[in-house]
Amino acid sequence: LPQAVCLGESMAALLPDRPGPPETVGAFRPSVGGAESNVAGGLAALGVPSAWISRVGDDGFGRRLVAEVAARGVDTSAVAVDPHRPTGVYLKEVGGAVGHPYDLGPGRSRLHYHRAGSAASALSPELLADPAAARLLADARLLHLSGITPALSDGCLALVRRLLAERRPGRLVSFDLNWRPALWHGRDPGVLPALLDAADLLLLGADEAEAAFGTGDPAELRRMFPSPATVVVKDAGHLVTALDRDGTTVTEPALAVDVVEPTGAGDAFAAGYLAGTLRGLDQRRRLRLGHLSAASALTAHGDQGEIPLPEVLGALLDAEAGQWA
Ligand code: KDG
Repeated sequence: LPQAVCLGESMAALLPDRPGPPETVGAFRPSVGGAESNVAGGLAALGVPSAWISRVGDDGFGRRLVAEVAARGVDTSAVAVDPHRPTGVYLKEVGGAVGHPYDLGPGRSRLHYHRAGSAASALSPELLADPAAARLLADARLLHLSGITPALSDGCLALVRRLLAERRPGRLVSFDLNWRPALWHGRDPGVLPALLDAADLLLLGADEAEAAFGTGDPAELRRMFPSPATVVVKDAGHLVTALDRDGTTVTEPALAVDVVEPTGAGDAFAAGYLAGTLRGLDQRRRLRLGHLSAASALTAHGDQGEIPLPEVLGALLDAEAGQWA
């Protein structure tokens, strides 16, 4: 049975064949995107049996999405098909490299969502009565959520609240901020801090925390969110700091890689960090597994890349500080 359950919307992703605004590219290649299914896929790639819970439309994009996530080794038995609403879609816009006439800057890509009224936006606490979902949620050692889901609808927000309130002994809940300002138009992001503080493991990027809460400083964020056992703050991809509730702080630098495309790197980091947590690794090795998993996503065009072989992974996790990065 899956040890980890990730819940949230995934979409058909249309990836352009060249940099530039969508109206100028030649073709879009169909792919799959979604923060939580990326984490589920990353966990599965690292050997952690995982499941993804969501809803898709009764359409080709939905069938493709479920098939691709399942092909990554993820249990999709609790993904519901909504006969009335479509699968969400996003178009990716990719900027050229520095100096290219179409330079989008350091983020280097932008997502254009077509997801309002999607099948996944109709997720609600009713999910908890679904036998397939209930079975997965009952047995999981880890439940992974993100700040995208509560932005999607009132039903989604209510579901996230219920899942955070229903604590189960032996089950960790992780929460990745995933600040997506475009999704909060007309909705109140003021609901987020209480959700974040209800998790056991909180993951945030310093830049997104700065945008959402006015600070990216790890110590201030730790004070702002006192309840989670661990708060992990990612500093623009270079340094990640894990702050435990008992005051222990561990910082680990990211690996230097040639970035091909950054989408999905945060999800890959989360997958590595969470896999390390489930394996009982110490904090430094958890962070390293996060960095290694992120490096594989950074050097791939889609949301996920190849994970190094277990021998290579093991040697890197155990490397002396001077040989790591
Ligand atoms: O983290 C990558 C995601 O942003 C992408 O796959 C799409 O889930 C997505 C979202 O809502 O932005």
